[in-house]
Amino acid sequence: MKKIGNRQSTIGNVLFKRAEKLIPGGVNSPVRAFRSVGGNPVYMKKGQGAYVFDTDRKRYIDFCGSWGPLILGHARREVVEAVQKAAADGMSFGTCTPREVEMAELLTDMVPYLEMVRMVTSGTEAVMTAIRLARGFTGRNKILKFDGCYHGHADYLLVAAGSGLLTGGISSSAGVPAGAVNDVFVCAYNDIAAVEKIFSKHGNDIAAVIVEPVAGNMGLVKPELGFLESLRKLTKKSGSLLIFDEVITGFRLGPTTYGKICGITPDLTTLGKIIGGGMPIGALGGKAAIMKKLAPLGPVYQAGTLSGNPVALAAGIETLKILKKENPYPRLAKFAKKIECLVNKKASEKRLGVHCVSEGGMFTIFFTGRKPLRNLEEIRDCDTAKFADFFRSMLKKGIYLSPSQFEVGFISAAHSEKDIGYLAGLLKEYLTKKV
Ligand code: KE4
Repeated sequence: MKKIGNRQSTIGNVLFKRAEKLIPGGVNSPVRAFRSVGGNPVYMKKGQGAYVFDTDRKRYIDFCGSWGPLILGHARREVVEAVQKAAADGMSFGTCTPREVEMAELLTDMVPYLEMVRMVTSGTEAVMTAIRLARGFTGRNKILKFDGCYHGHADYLLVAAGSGLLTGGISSSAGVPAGAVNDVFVCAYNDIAAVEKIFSKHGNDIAAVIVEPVAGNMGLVKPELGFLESLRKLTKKSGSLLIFDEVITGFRLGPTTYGKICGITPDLTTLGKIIGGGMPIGALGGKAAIMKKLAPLGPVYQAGTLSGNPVALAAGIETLKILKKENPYPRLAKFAKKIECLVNKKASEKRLGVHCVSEGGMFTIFFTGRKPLRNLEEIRDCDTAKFADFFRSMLKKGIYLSPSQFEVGFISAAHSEKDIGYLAGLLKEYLTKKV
């Protein structure tokens, strides 16, 4: 049996061999495949709070958190009970249900500029719908996105995308007809001059600009001062819509959206991950005048058998209520800042090619000495082989990070001072010895 690190992995490897025969790459989502970090993916069987347990019962402190949804940690008692209670009343009805109203009122209360919302079942679906709605509302076709941002796997957005495409060394996808991307402009993140240039020529043809207001799919890249404000001004002036894709940042940095926190109101917002508490959910929301273009009121079609599923909504509603009540955000930010300061102090002391960026409870440790990192071109300098070595070293010691240099790590409300202290100790040791 192939060894991973210093232990003979048994059940996980056997499962992976079986999976590879029947599931492409053995995974249902490419970023889980460990292809950029080496070794076989670890099979997780149980999660509890800040911890996950693999099929060999090895415990890891989890900083991937299912790529963002599990801000409360795994199997939070109140969330599990809410799901059990909802499921006991029936899994799905394909009718209107009370929880849809509760979720709509909760979202529009926590994000006041959301005048109306529509629930779907993934972030991709939320973004697809938002783009179609922007095109239907403006009567225009062109879209502008940013290199390295990832907005799900709709054809026309798989161009110059981040996340799994970047991890796999491609940033566009086969199978996407040229025509699908003819209407998509791509600019470098934070490059407002490039955006102005495109708007000067094509402003009246642009239906929407879609942006991750804090980018999380090329590693963590923050908006430079004035970037988001300029997008808001340019879109307003040309009659284009501004879409904030907050599938990652929504309820991640505060009990609301990043748009609310930074004081910039987009026309449409897409959400996912946290609002489902670990269950399949996505949502879009925004100005009523735009949202009312959606069927059955308006001509822009969107539908879904499990849209607004009551069991999934039970998890999301409970999660949002706990976030509103407990407000864990200052603590999440404190822990992430501790990791950032420790890595950057070590790096400057020893002049290492590594640095850490954090925002709220999110962080990325970049294996490059280049800073600041403002866009994908600069991120491409990262030494992914060094990141892979770092990832495997942490994995061996019971730390589960997101298995890609081009993703972010997440602190959950379940992580303790002790958990963060353990990671800090390992980082000190690794950066002293290895990098
Ligand atoms: P989903 O369709 O995966 O629910 O959401 C797509 C999406 C949309 N917008 C943003 C900003 C996103 O980050 C995502 C999905 N994020 C990736 C990880 N960064 C999901 C992980 C995966 O693909 O397995």
